Amino acid sequence: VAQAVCVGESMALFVPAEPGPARQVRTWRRTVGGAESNVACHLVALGVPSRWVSAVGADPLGAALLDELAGAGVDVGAVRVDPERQTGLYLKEGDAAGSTVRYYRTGSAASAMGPDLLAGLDLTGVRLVHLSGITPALSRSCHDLVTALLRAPRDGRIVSFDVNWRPKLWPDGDGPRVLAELAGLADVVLVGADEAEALWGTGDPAALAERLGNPPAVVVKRAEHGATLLENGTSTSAAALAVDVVEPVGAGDAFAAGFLAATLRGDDPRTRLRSGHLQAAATLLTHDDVAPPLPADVVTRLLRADDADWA
Ligand code: KDG
Repeated sequence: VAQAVCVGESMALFVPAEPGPARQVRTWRRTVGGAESNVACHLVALGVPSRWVSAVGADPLGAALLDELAGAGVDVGAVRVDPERQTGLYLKEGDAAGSTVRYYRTGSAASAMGPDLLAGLDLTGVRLVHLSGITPALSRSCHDLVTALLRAPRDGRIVSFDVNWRPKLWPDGDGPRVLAELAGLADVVLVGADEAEALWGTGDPAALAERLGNPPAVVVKRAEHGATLLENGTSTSAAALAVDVVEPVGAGDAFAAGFLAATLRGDDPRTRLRSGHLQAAATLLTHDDVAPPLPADVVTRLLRADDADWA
């Protein structure tokens, strides 16, 4: 039985399989990308049974997504296969300095999701619902779906919201308003300090929490400089693990899963942040959006280590 439900679009992800600019690359490697399914994969790897809820087209890329996510142990039984629309895709070229993403997703199967999906969503036994700020940008109905999930009675569940600021998806400029409104309804908000700066002019955790109407928990990530959790008026910070970054996209999802898995375990604030950092570190070392966790003995040792060992 799933303990976590992650709702949002995933796409076929193509990364160059040879050097050069996208225009010249002829060989691409296809994987799967999507913030919420990335989180589901990481949660499963961390021992939290998870379901990914979305829609794909009745096409080979959609089937490939289902195969791969199911292969990673994610429950895909609630994913709708839409005969009318296609599975989205995107290209990603990047290195340690950052990535360029090109989306081919307008009118995708997932963009047609809406609040009607809630009726068929069995949340019995579910302890965590994970959402992101990507979904409300996809369509009006997707925005309504996210709002409905954030407003739904909790029944002991946590609803987490990773802001995931993707400026390309918000051409009309209403991202800052919409995302603040939605984040303010969540129990746990995850956001990068750089994203918060761009959206709301501050990356300061206290100012940010205030701006969002003081949700119960706000996590502000400052990349290699660590992260801060502001929860019930208490602030806790934890250093990040120093790694030689290969490519950063997906690290935020990994962090979210590490943090949320530790939250479900009932760990203390510093351990929860560290668990996020450790999961992110593994993904920073690959071009893919999801990487296997670091070896369990390394994780156990680092979760307990002194702060000095993390610098
Ligand atoms: O966090 C990584 C995601 O941004 C990536 O997998 C693609 O979901 C994606 C999106 O919509 O940008």
